[in-house]
Amino acid sequence: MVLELFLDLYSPPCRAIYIFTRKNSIPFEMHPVELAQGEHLKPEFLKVNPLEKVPALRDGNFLVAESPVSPAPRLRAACGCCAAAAAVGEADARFAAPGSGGPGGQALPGH
Ligand SMILES: N[C@@H](CCC(=O)N[C@@H](CS)C(=O)NCC(=O)O)C(=O)O
Repeated sequence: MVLELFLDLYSPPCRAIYIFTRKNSIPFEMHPVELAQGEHLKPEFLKVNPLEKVPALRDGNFLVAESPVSPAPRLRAACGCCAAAAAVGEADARFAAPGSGGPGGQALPGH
């Protein structure tokens, strides 16, 4: 059984977990959760974290997810990936596609 990580690499806390696990050679299975596509709202992810946040991790039956405190709207707006999550369904070219060049469109190395 391997550690499962549910991440959107546009999210700073997700990147911290990703870098930590990679740098420490911790094996894991990656489950991408695209906030901009609303994947954090889908029933399969809500089984992992009903609070609709990434990062989340699962190790067998052990789940670690977000604290119950939602970011204040002002903080949420300042976070690119949270703004993307809030804008699900709205056309926003900044989050169009990895590599598109906008603030949310820069591809991460290896992705
Ligand atoms: N305190 C949490 C923050 C988690 C969090 O706010 N995640 C954001 C992405 S950075 C999220 O899932 N936003 C989705 C939403 O607000 O709908 C941590 O650092 O792990």
